[in-house]
Amino acid sequence: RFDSIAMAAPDAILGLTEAFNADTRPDKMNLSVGVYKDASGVTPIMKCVKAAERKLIEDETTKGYLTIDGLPDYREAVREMVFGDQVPSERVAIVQAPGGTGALSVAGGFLARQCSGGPGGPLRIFVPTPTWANHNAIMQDAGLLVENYSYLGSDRRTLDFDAMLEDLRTKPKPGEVVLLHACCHNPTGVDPTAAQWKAIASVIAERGLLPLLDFAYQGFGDGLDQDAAGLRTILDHVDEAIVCSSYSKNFGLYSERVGAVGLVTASAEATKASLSQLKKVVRSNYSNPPRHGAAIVATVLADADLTASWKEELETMRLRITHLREQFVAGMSEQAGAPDFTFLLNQKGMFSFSGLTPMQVDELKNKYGIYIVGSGRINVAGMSEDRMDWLCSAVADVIGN
Ligand code: PLP
Ligand code: TYF
Repeated sequence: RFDSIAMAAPDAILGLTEAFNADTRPDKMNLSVGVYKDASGVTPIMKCVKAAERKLIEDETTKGYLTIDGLPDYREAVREMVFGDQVPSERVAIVQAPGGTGALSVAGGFLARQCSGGPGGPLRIFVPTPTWANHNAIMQDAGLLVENYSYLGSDRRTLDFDAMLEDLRTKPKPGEVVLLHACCHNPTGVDPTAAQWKAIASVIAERGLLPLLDFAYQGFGDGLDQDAAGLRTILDHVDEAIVCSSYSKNFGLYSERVGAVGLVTASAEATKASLSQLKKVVRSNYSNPPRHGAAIVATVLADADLTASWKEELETMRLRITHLREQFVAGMSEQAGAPDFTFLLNQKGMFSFSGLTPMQVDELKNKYGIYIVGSGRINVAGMSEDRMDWLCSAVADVIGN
């Protein structure tokens, strides 16, 4: 029975980290998976997180199950952070989920069951080209039909805004879902401007589309508040929306699996019914979420000092990434014959498309032990200041060949 099972294709990103870990070269460098590293190459535990954990060890009284929708203090903290005063609390249903991935999966399950795709077909969700590969897999598994809208221009470094807007105007039918990266687009680092967000929000509102915002990198672009600006613009224009947030990156809680679905409805009654249906999706999947990571986030955000320390540490991470971008661009400009990389300075968050071809990506891996994703996506947060010259000359070498 199991003898005839075929191998699944490895994850294009996580598979590379497995290869990286197996690589015995001491000077290897992993610029593939989207994980922040500090100057010593470590993905650190934030100080505010350690402090919250110490407090939890002292104060926690039970490991009993959480309710299906998760820890109340965490849900309230998420509501506050994502929706603040903008949407009245009776119009927001929040469900804690295992990471942003879990949040997307719960949202997908909810949409597939509760929102109609019209006669003769499943509900469609429109994702940008390109997008995080998991978006397609998660939404397909949930039972939605995944379609694309234009996003990145043919220069592979700027937004083709006209094409994007035209697609949003003409492709999805009223009621269908549009997935937007709220900030720090993965894999390109290309985000809409404030004026472009307004135009996107207008089209979504005029056409009666349902926006689903994937909010996985808040604080890594221009700052915590600034990174929520696009989301705020969308919420200003619509009565209904879904926000899938993740605290993996901005709390450094990758392995603790902390995320949430925030569903905005038009009425208190709709919120109650929607929450009950979100919980039904959770119940038959993982029953109820894990406590520890959510308790950390709730503890940090309930304490003014820990919150201040969190904001400071997050800002340090953000500025480090910005600095690494600048250093890389400057380093490449000193390499004779290398192309201009200044476009990287306009891009936000951990990622950018470098423009490297699959062959150059392969050569970087084989010759130098530098791992980047086949599409040419680099994780700037994985670079190292000390080894920037080495990295730039390696990149220049493979481009020159
Ligand atoms: N959405 C995007 C665009 C991501 O890049 C990630 C990264 O992992 C996620 C969602 C999911 O994050 P999590 O690790 O919290 O599941
Ligand atoms: O894009 C990234 O690198 C992160 C981490 O299947 C990630 O979002 C990558 C692949 C994957 C899950 C998470």
